Amino acid sequence: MSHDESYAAEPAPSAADVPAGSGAAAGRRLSRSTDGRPAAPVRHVHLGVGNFFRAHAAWYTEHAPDADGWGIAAFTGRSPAVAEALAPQDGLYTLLIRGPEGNRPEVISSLSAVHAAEDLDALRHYFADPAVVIVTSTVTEAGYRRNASGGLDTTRPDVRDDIEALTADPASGTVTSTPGKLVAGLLARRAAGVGHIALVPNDNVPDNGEMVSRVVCDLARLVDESLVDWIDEHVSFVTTMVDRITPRTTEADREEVLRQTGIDDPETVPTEPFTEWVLAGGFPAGRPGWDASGARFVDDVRPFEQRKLWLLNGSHSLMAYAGSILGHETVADAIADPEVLGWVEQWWDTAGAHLSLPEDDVAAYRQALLDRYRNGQIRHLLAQIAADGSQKIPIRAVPVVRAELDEGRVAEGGTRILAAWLAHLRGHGAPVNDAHADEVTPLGQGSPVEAVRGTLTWLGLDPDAQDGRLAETVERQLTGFESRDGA
Ligand code: CS2
Repeated sequence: MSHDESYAAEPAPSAADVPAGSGAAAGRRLSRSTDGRPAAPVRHVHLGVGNFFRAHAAWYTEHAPDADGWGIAAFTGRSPAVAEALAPQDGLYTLLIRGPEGNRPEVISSLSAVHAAEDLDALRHYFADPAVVIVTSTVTEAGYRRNASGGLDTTRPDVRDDIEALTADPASGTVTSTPGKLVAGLLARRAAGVGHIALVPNDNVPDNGEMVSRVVCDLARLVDESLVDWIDEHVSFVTTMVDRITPRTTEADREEVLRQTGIDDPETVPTEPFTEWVLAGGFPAGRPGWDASGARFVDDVRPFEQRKLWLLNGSHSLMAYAGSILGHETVADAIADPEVLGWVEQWWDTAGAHLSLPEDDVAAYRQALLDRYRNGQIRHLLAQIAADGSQKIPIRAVPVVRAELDEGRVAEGGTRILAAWLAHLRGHGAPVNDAHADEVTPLGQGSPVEAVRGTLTWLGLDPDAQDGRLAETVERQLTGFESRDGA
């Protein structure tokens, strides 16, 4: 199947095809000829075409002055459903920007093609194409298959299978993991004699460019040592901070779009008005004018990344676990509870003190976060944020707890996130849904004392730190949460 044909699976139904008066189906579907821009030539590949990517990077391309020269070919994550649903609407979808001033639908035309994850022929074809010079990814923190020290986790069966498949057949071995796909693509690019490309991870992981570089080079080394030198010369790893609160789509989003536009778009993506993208690193073969859409290109992403990971994502995780134990369902519900607000403020006081940013900036950022969390148009489920805590807690909360310990303190505002996560692992609040559930659910077992010690150790913290005050504080907070469950 050629890339252009990937949308041709089903013709777009016209309004006449759809029976009138049948609820959401009464609208017409989007089509490129009437609702969007012509498909731009593909120069950018994306792995993981979930709601976040469609609200974020694809939106920056849509608003770039040269969008017509920068089509995106996107691949789905685990399920091909998005590719199937976007096919009848030529890859177009509606971004529903939900804010206190109202809900604004906007059609995004940036996706020139969408493929199922398994379409490795298409993936290799793009990598071998000199016109394609950017590869972004949004595959969740767990998707990069890192081990505890940040290298490639070669104990995972999918990683082992990918190494075996690419060693046996570099040109067409079947791969399923993200590092495996990136290496398969780079092998195809080298074989085609094509050069420079930028890999741009868009997940909430500190120093994510370096992180991808490590797992890709680790895998390459195990498949074909000489590829590592080629990567050194031809691949730029870009580090990013990405931010836009983007919940899952609900029927209400689809109905709002239908009501306002007459279009029935099952692929509507709800998002907030706020958006931020900060990038550091080279695009040796060019990029869209994302700066004109508001992206910032800097030398060092770290200050932005810590501000966002600790203040936004850290408080999100706190609310996801602690707020759900108190019976709240969404971020807006949780932040409206004065007790949860107090915990969030206390976390911000603790974390904010370790940021290398002026106090006024931190204060302004905190106020902006409160406004974003209170946006009642956004229904951001705490259960969604609670997922994959094993990948989130170590980067969102532990560095702050450790920085406090280094200064001789045990800060309640920091340890509360650990206690709430542990309560969650012990069956309180949002259900456990974790890519590493096998590893972390056992941490919740046993008496509170045992569970706290085991969890702190797993997080790389010394349970005896500060003469045992660290473990005592977490245990007291944990038993506090357990006594509140269902209260
Ligand atoms: C959230 C993030 O699900 C989560 O863990 O904290 O997805 C958050 O909404 C985004 O990072 C906002 O940019």
